[in-house]
Amino acid sequence: MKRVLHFFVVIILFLSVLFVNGCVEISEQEHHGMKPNIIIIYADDVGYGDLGVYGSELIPTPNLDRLAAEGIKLTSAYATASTCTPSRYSLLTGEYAFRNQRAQVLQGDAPLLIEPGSHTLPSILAKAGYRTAVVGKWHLGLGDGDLDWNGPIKPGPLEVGFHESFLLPATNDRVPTVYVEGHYVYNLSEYDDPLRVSYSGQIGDLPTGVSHPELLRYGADLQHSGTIVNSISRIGWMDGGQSAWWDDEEMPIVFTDRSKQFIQQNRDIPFFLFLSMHESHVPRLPNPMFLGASGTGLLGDTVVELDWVVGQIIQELEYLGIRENTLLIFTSDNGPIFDDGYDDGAIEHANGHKAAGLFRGGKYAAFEGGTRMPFIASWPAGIEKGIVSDAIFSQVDLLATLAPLAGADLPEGAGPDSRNLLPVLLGQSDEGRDFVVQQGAGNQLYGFRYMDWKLIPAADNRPGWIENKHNSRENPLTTPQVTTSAYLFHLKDDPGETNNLAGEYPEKVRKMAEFFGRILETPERLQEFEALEL
Ligand code: NG6
Ligand code: CA
Repeated sequence: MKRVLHFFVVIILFLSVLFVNGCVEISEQEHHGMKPNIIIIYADDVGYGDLGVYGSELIPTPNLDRLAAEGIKLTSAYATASTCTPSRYSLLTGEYAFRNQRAQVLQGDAPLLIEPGSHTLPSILAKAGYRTAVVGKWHLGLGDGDLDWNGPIKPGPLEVGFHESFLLPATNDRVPTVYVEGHYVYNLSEYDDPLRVSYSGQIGDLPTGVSHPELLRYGADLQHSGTIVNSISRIGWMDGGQSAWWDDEEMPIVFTDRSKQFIQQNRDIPFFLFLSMHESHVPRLPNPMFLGASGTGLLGDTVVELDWVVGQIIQELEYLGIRENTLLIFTSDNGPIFDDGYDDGAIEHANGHKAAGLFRGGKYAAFEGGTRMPFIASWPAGIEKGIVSDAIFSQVDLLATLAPLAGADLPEGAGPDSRNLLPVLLGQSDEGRDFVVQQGAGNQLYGFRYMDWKLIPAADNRPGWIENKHNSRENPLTTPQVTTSAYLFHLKDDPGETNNLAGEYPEKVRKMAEFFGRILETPERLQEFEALEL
């Protein structure tokens, strides 16, 4: 009896030491303001090969190169999809986009895709005491259908966890070409010139690419031949709201200034900034400062512009004395594309630049070039300098990885596909994921990487096959498929995915397809996986 009592006393003492220690750690963190600020700079269509630090010899990116030298560079980091909306959806919700049928490239008048009030990366950080903001490209829908752009625009980012927002609502090639600040179009004087938007047919009498091709800086495909703004025809039609139209060339400066303002205002409390730039998405209209800066045409020039923005943010953090405790992450939403609808000379002036580096395919593809992304993280107080890691990491993991860093608990059901890979992000471990899903355009085309093996599963009705189509104008969603059969590659021996081994290893194809099928069915975190013997 005495012994049992003794045993209990020891256990209770042990538990209370644990408890007290845990509390001390948390309150110390809070007391000293130790929680790092978090900034994610998200690029649009920037490929693995676009940055100096990832091997581009042509495009100068000194600020991003420096960021990598001062932190960690991942070489196997993935966007969840090779198009924009799905990748952004996954990053913010920690859920693969194919679980939401509406999570496809959205038009500019689509309703909000993320459930208001649901658990998101910003809502979790906000609950942990962070001030949160999104500046830049949104492309996740606004409102709940039938939006009146002249009134309050909601729900939107403010209903899914952001305290502040200043948005490019969809893409820079889609109407409306206006900024949205909080719940309102920025600078709109609706009384004399209401803003109207349509994706079903022309409205109003503004010139379009079809009616007035002579007004264009450069030509465009039919899809991009709607309303003309700044001598560029866009997707969709728009009327009115002229006081609010953005100036494409000023956009990087507008977003940079907004971001600096937010950082200044919140310098004394932990903050999370999602700075979502539109470079190098079409139409490419770099600020004159950057015209010709890359020697690789307009695509490269916009990458130089983006690098400048990164430099501006770093400088601001240094100036405010908060660089040391700020985690700055840079990555991109999908692979590169030279011709995405405009005759902007990107192909002619590319000068041999390989925007996807050594990888095959680009935007829209299930090949590596579609989703293998540059990924750099720097946090002087928390990550050692000059680390390079080939651990497999997906942007869907950011939610469960950043929550613990912010001292936040992961609420029940939050981020169902998101894994906590904080030790990988901090360069303390090479134990990344074993596998990752790479969604191509639409939801019938996938890549599935398991360690060094890569499967593109057979599918009957997948959309047009994107061979190295980042040089062509074919629309992947309507181009007839070239093949429906499976592809299998060994990425270590064949990173360029040129040698299809599916015929040689039918058993590997079968095992991987079965494994992949389970992920399609049920969120990753709700399953126990046994290691695949391949
Ligand atoms: C496509 C557009 C393309 C681009 C893309 C979205 C056509 C033919 N193509 O539908 O130009 O806007 O949508 O890009 O309309 S993303 O990076 O935002 O996903
Ligand atoms: Ca994109």
